Amino acid sequence: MALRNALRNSAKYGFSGLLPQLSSSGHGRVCVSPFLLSQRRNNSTSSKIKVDFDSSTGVAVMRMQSPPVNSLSLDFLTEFSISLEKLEMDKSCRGLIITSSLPKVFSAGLDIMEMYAKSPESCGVFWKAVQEMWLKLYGSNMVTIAAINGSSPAGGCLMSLGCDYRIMAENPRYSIGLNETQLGIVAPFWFKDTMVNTVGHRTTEMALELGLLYSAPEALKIGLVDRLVPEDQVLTTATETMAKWLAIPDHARQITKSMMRKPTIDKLMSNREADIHNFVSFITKDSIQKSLRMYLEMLKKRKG
Ligand code: CO8
Repeated sequence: MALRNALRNSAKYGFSGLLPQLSSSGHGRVCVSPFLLSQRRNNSTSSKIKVDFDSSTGVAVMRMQSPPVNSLSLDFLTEFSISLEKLEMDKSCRGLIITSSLPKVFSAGLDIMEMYAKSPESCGVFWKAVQEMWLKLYGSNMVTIAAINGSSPAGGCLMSLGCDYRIMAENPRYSIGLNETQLGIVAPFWFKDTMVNTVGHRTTEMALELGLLYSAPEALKIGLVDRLVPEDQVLTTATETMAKWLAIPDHARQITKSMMRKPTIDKLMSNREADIHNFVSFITKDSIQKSLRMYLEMLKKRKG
């Protein structure tokens, strides 16, 4: 039964975690179908996201694995939204933990290269994918926990804020926040609303105007994250926390979540096209492109 479930889930989500399970099953010789082998190959080479679903707990772990910094490119966002939708449609999946497979970085936020020197059409398609990611995550019926095991600026912070609960590694080098103004760009209203809903108006106002990136202890202090733990305990703590959240009956928790989040979601839903239009006309301005170029140069210099 467990094997049948594992096979079914492997096919459904393109998991790569099944093969080690099979080879350690103690049956001496194990037959693995060419289909599964090709799935594994695909996952190891092209996939930017790896999903492991444990059907015995109803919890999926989504690992972002897009080097060097898990930046949210169009391809990444598309894969993220498809993976999330598949999990959402599977009624046996009740909880989702999002984390990073990369060292030091949870996500560097939106891929700046998707916004720099691109046509208005490409920018529009990209922004729609950003909206889609947020709408799916913020409105998810599942319990969602961000296991933040690295820095998480801008879009990475938005992704964390889209979850129900945030656990961050207490590493002094990691930071989190909506730092858009530091790039000379402006966090749109739904980024702002998500942060207001989490830490309140005044803290958001200051954070957004100054483009503040908070250290892990500072983030805990203002409520931007809910808990700090040593780095090697981020995932286990997320799993333990998930079990507590899943002890609440789904329907009651889901209705409550929807009551809290729906007005914010509806605001974007009824303004999606205008929001895309605003983004495209803003980001393609010469002055904004110049700011992005300077920021990219700064990133390169800092590296050198
Ligand atoms: N997009 C594209 N490339 C990036 C990004 C990014 N967001 N972040 C880093 N990179 C690149 C670097 O340029 C570098 O490239 P290369 O190897 O070619 O020189 C490579 O990734 C590795 O970067 P680092 O050497 O800096 O890696 P570190 O591990 O030292 O640091 C950090 C990781 C902390 C994540 C660091 O890279 C960083 O601070 N990055 C910038 C993060 C940032 O400011 N993101 C903001 C993106 S904008 C956004 O998400 C919201 C936009 C809302 C739009 C609203 C408009 C209206």
